[in-house]
Amino acid sequence: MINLTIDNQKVAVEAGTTILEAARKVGVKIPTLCYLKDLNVIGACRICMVEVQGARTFIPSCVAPVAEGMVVRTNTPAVIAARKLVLELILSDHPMECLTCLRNQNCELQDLAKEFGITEVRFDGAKTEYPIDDSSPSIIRDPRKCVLCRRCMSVCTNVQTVQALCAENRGFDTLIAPAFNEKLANMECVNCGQCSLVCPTGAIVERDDTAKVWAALADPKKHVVVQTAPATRVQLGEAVGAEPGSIFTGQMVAGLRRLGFDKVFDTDFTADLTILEEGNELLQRVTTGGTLPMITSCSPGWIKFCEHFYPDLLAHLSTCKSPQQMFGALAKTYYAKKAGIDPADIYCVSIMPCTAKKYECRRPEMNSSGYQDVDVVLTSRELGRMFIQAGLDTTNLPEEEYDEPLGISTGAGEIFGASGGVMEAALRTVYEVVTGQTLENIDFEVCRGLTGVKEATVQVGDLSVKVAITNGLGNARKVLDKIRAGEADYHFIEVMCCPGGCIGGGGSPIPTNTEIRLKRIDATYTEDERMVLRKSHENPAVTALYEEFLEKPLGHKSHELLHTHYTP
Ligand code: HC0
Repeated sequence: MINLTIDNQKVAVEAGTTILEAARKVGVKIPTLCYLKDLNVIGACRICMVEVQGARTFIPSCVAPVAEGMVVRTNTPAVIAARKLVLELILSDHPMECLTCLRNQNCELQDLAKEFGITEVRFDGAKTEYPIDDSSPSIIRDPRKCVLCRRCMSVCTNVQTVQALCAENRGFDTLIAPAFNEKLANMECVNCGQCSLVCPTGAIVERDDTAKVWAALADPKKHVVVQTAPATRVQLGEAVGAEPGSIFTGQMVAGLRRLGFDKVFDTDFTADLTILEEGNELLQRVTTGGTLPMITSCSPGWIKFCEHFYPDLLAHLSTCKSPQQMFGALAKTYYAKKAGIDPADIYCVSIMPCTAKKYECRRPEMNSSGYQDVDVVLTSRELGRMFIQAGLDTTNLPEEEYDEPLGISTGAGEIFGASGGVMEAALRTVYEVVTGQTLENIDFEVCRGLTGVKEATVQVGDLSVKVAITNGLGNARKVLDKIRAGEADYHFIEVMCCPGGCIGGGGSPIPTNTEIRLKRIDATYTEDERMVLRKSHENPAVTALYEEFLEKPLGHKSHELLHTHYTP
């Protein structure tokens, strides 16, 4: 252990610990703007500098390791004055648009300015003038608000291995952007929005589509239906101020009704449906010698990643559309017919923890109802803002139930939101369908948790089903490279684009970090346990859908509405 003193307190920490982490252990919070544990440790912003006895200059504490006998002072007048100066210099090149910024009151730069009591900026020089990039259907990039912390680059390069962003130029002209300042829409960006989740300011934000939804809700000619993704129920509470890990299902449904949605439905319903279609597709591939391993296809950032980087593996993707898109196709066909409503009058809104879903709904494949199946996607953050704009005290609303029939679901649909959930839901159903026996223990613990690549072999009748589960695209890459090399003998692989699965999607409430991801995952499995039905094939509304409309899994109608294929 290394012994040192921080602000007169004795501290003993492991060798290699940074001064910043050592300080946190004794309750000393050193302010930072660029630091993010395990993700961005480059000492770029210099806000975290401290005084170290004997050192000639201030030391950036996020990158400096502790040393035996070190004496650190984190809050001397000189340190505070230096931090303030750095902050003022950053602010001198920042557009003072806080009141109109999407990150107003959820901005780390704003928080720091408040914390340091900055009431004016002494410097008035040149300003960064790079134009806003609004080419992406998912995210908007405003370099004027960028503090050059490089968190976005780090998550895009090191976690997602996409490398859509890099640092151009030097000094004052530094720009964090796609290479050659190309538009994001023309790049390999997969729209995952992880950059927007780690950006400390409003330099990268989700595309705000709330105005479209307000307009639809106010249009008497439109029948506005909404679906909520599995992960949203463990996120929306946070978006309106509740603690991470709060289960907000009933309040979210009640809030959506008060906003004026004509029907409040659930993506969990089509998650259950996906299991029936995808489970049968897997069995068909296994028995007929189809392409294996089969890989899940419900995460649109992952689909785009595969198209860009592994086009040779597209045949491995399940042909199933995502539950979001299955829902849209059914809302404008099955539901329209059942409710006697002209599909042209149906406006279909999705609430997703995901920025890539905004892109997915616009893909040319996604209009099999004869219309754009899903009209608009809002992230959890956007719906939180709508609740607040409407003056709804959602945390105190009495809980309400989803509408039938597209709001009926099982615990299996619920767990789609956590990494490993799609696989666990599939195993619950495939086991019972193949063996005809009741599965005694339906909790596949081996599928759960934040481990980047999980593997398991599950005995299903005579077949040992070998599966893998990955979350975060860097982990997907490891498994995909094995497939390419002919070293992967899996039958079925779940790939989720974002770390932790959808509960950590790019449209999630900010902050989202490992601790918060774990809380949302816990809440997800608690919800699953609370459900009366926990296996997709037991969903009575899905059974009725097949009897009344689809006829059978992988049938003609399913093929038309629920399946697709992707091309490089
Ligand atoms: Fe997901 Fe989904 S589980 S991708 O993460 O499959 O966004 O929550 O809605 O479509 O159901 C996101 C979450 C979904 C879809 C579902 C899948």
